[in-house]
Amino acid sequence: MEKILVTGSVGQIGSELTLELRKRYGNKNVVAGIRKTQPTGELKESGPYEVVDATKIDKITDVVKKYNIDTIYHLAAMLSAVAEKNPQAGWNVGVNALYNILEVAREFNCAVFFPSSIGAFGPTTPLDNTPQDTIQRPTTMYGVTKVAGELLCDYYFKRFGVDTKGVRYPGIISNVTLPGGGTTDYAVEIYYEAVKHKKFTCPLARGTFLDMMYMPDTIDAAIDLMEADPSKLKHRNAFNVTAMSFDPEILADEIKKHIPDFVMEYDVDTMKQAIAESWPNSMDDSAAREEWGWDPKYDLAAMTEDMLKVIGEKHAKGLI
Ligand code: AKB
Repeated sequence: MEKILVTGSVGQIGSELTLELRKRYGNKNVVAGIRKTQPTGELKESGPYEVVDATKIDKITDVVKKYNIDTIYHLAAMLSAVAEKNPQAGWNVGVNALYNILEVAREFNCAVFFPSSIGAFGPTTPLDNTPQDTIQRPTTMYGVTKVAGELLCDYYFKRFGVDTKGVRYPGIISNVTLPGGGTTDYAVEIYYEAVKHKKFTCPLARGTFLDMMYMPDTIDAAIDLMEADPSKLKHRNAFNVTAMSFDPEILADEIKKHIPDFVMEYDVDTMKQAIAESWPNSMDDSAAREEWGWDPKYDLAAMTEDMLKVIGEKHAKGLI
């Protein structure tokens, strides 16, 4: 990895991953790919950025040639609830854009990181301790695109030797950039509302268990896998990775340890609830642990302490 392109670099994961990659590989060696939203602050100041709409293959080709890119982290995506409202756009962004990235990677010999998701599973998957290799019959467009993406990445490796790697991310919790339109977004919003109003209305029902992960582990997962010794990898793509599993009550109870008068109410969003119920309660990530040493650092308690500290400081400065 010497010259890197990150698509979706202003998104929830991309905005933090791009900066970490710049720290590790040098500012000028990491190009932030944007679509419409302009980068701001450190992301804008610290290194190059280019408009890369991944649904347009010519634009990807131009940027890969201009910077001699050898590695692409393809993070441009549409999350589950948004893709479900506009499935045609969900397919275009989820599959056609990935196909373009893989074609450019094949032609210019780039490695590719592709983030799949717990959304690649469905109601007929064993939902407790979900195995690495199991039934995948998702019932959302997001899930359909993630399964297609996993298969495309496997295919490009086997057929053309493209160095594809990827993980199945759970819900991602962070305090820099908000996620946009996912089913697991409540687990981010709850911290902001707890700090600002000591109150949160939860769109998922009590007892809805989902896998989750804090951003520092999310970034380590992507970079560690891309740097992993390929001879040890049996899977390459779509590794289950998780750091914790909880339902809204457990999360609220953890927040109450810091904000005792925090109150949670429920107003269940039927579409998000149906999606969440079709996803695993908890995944088995032993293949990632065995094949490339996956070992998350944050559990629910450590993450909650850090989230409330950082968001509390932003609130005190009037930034949120
Ligand atoms: C979503 O909720 O859509 C995402 C995901 C789990 O892939 N956070």
